[in-house]
Amino acid sequence: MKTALITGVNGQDGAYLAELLLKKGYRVHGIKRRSSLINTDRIDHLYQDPHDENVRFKLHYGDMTDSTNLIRIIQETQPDEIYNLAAMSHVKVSFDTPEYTANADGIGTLRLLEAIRILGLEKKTRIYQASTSELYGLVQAVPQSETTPFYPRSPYAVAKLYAYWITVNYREAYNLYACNGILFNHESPLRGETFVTRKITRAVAAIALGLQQKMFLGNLDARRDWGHAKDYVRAMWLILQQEKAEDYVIATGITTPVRDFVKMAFAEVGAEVEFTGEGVHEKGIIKSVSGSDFSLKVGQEVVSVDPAYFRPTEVDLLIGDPTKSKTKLGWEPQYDLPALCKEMVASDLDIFRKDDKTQWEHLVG
Ligand code: NDP
Ligand code: GDR
Repeated sequence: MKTALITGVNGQDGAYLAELLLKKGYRVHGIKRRSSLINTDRIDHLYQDPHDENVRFKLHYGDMTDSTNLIRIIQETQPDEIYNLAAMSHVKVSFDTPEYTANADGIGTLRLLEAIRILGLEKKTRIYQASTSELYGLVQAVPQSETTPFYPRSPYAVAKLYAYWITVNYREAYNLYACNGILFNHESPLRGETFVTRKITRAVAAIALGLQQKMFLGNLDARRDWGHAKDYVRAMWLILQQEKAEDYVIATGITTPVRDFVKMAFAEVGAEVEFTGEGVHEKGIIKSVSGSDFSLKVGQEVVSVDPAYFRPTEVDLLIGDPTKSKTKLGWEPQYDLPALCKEMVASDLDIFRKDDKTQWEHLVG
């Protein structure tokens, strides 16, 4: 039985990856931070009683900023594979917490790599680093592939740039099986509520159910190559199963503006949304409604622009070239963006329908 250690196990990707590895028969250890409230919702369905001697899923308290703790957990668990998914992963927030982001996302990766060396596990333990399309930043060329130059545009991306290169360096210097997956944006019903797709599908559900009037968004022109997290965690696993350690781009190869994702999400509740005006004055207005399942009105303003969501430096266009992962890993995404959007809107409608609506009204105030 193989043993995997996942950092960031209770995040979006950690939850899907833990589920995948358990299905494959792995013993899975996950690292989660201590928090004042329990925040394991995404992995509660995987919980196993730790008193059971055959338990295959176990959580450990830990933090990417604490090397003593990382060394101890790796020593105790002796993993065959480490998936480093833990990170302060919000690009906009990284402008507010740049030093912490560098510590957790950049030096945190170094701590894991050093732990492998300190413990003499270079020959046993393979490591996957969650690299990102944010490394490409200011557009140098499209579509972006493994050979496209990087130009990071946020403290998050700069921290991830360090993590990318330290992973490559440890592979070359110490012959570690260490790989970067350069993953483009991937979403799901488990996506954090402050990333743009989930923010949109959640707001569409709340607006459709009459719990909210409209949503505020930032840059509607930004274009992203969006895939489904379920497809992307399968790629992470494949990357660590190859004979030779290499870096791979994981993407769909299709890019979509934020504005079009809004339209796609509203179409799921039978509303056609039209955008008028420019820049901060741009608005999304319901042009037509089909069906009568939801409280949506023609003429209702459902999107306004709030410059508070603009970033000091933006990444305008991401579109990945997944040729290498398709040919070498045999990886193919199962979901396209409309299917992903459909699943997210349906899931958010479900969540609100189950919620106590009076409490929700109080929250959105
Ligand atoms: P999430 O934000 O959903 O999850 C991040 C996880 O990291 C959470 O479990 C979080 O814990 C944990 N974490 C944050 N800081 C620390 C810390 N200091 N010590 C220990 N754990 C910490 O991200 P995703 O699942 O979406 O992404 C997974 C990884 O992939 C991240 O590294 C992200 O940067 C990267 N990535 C993501 C892409 C995407 O589109 N989703 C694309 C490319 C790369 P808590 O719940 O306590 O905050
Ligand atoms: P991103 O994802 O920055 O690409 O990072 P996010 O969903 O936050 O933003 C995508 C684009 O949408 C624009 N945008 C808004 N974004 C947010 N969050 N909120 C808004 O209201 C809003 N309005 C417009 C943004 O400006 C941006 O252009 C994600 C994270 O998961 C990273 O960890 C990961 O590395 C990259 O994807 C690949």
